[in-house]
Amino acid sequence: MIIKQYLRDKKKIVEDGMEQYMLSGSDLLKNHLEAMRYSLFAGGKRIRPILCIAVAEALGYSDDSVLPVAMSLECIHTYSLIHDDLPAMDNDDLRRGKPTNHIKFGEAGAILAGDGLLTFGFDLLSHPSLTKNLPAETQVKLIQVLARSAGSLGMVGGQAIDIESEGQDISIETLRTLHSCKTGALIKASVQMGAILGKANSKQYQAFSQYGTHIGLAFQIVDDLLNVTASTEQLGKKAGSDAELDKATYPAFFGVDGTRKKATQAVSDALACLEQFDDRCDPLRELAQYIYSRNK
Ligand code: GRG
Repeated sequence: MIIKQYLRDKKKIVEDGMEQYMLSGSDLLKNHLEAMRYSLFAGGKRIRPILCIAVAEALGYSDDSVLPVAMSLECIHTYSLIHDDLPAMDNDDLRRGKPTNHIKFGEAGAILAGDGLLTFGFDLLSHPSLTKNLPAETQVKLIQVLARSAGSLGMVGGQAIDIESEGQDISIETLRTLHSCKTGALIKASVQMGAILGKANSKQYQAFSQYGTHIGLAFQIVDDLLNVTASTEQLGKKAGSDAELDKATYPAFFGVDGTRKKATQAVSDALACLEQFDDRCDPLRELAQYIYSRNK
């Protein structure tokens, strides 16, 4: 399989769905909705929705309801990027190769665009007509997994630890917790939500959850690495910002080579979790490799 083509095809499906289902409203909301669209359609690899679709398909699930579920993940992710870039957080002016949301729409506009996307994610997930083929019990499970992973015990909590840790001498254990909450939780939830859609049994659910944990770690380790080794043009966001903000990172603990080894290990741990599955999991195997070798 050619993973790059797979990613392109799935990305198009996700983006067409987002175009189709994106909110519209009165003229009074024109700026607000435009601010939401600006970041949602600014590019992005769409890794989280693609992971969700890939797991659902690996379990034989192909109903259209997968799309609003996958999109809900991208809405939450995009909101987190908008808020992460705010002056009160990382204060960045470039994201996905474009000026950040607050540079374009002002701080209040960006906060509201993020709030709108956060809420819209749950709107999609609970939408009666978009998810009409999902049993109510499945829908509640999906909502719970997403809420828990995006909230204070997941991504928001990870961000809180991150902000409080700036300039501090933190331990590798704290860094691991920070990463697993800030980045890992939503990636793991993407995999788990695909598994819930695909009606995974408990053994399968556990294997996919562990796969999600390992690729989430690999993703963040590679992100740390790219922050040191890649250029701003390549990343579409500011390179070298971790050192500037005095953030603890994997390269700061293990050096560039040591960090590469940690990423390789996380990818092979992820692959080991898929041993019990057939070739319908090949996209997930290749996605794990892609996460290691990505260059942005
Ligand atoms: C503000 C609540 C809140 C949370 C912010 C996710 C996050 C927490 C901040 C993003 C900052 C960052 C660099 C995190 C590290 C890894 C990460 C999530 C990178 C961005 O994700 P990609 O590479 O981005 O999937 P694209 O643009 O491709 O979607």
